[in-house]
Amino acid sequence: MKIDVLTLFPEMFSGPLDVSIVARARKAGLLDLRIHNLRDWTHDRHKTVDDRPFGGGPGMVLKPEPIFEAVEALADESTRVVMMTPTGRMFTQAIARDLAQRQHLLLLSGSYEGFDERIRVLVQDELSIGDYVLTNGGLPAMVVIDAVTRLIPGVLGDDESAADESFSCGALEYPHYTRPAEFRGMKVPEVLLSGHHAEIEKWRREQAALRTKERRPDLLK
Ligand code: JFH
Repeated sequence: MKIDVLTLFPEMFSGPLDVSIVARARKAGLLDLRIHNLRDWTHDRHKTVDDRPFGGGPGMVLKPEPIFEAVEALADESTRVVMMTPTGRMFTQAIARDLAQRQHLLLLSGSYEGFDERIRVLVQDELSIGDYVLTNGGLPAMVVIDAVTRLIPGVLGDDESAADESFSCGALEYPHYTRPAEFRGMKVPEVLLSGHHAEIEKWRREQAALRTKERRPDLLK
């Protein structure tokens, strides 16, 4: 899978995408990730990407010209062009699964008050990562890249993906414990030490259902 990102802050993208599973996927050649500076598609001395909003009001708006040039240079018919905005449809695991099937994504990670409306003709999808206002689209783009990367076939080991399967059923996960069996007076539930696999399975299912009912009743349709 190839992912291109268009941003005014390419520096933001080093760190989160250079560690852990995303770094492993990149090294294995399963993810070809390229971060581009929107200013590379300007032609004036000051590399101007923004301008004042028509009609007045606070803040600056990203000009259409550099974005059109960049998208025309980076995308073809097979590219899914996705814009990060606070007003997009909510990013979910189902959308991550869909995006992970694609050959090529181009993520537009805006800044300031956002994009000139006319760039929407370039875009297939507009995503929000949650109902809060961030300073720019960099973190949302990284969230999408992270969630999509772990779903690219071959990125997770067999153990990791198998564990995933059993919980993509919509319930929250069961509680986990490791050694020691007693820590500062807190004991691991007896059933987990019993070696009784059917009992353990049953306890985990119950705990997962209980947690989901208490914390995320919205997930139980
Ligand atoms: C982004 C930004 C303020 C204007 C009332 C609410 C917001 C944009 C590009 C995604 C999620 C984002 C996000 C994504 C891209 C950009 C900053 C600040 C406003 C008026 C718009 C610029 C924010 N899930 N949260 N935030 N910004 N308003």
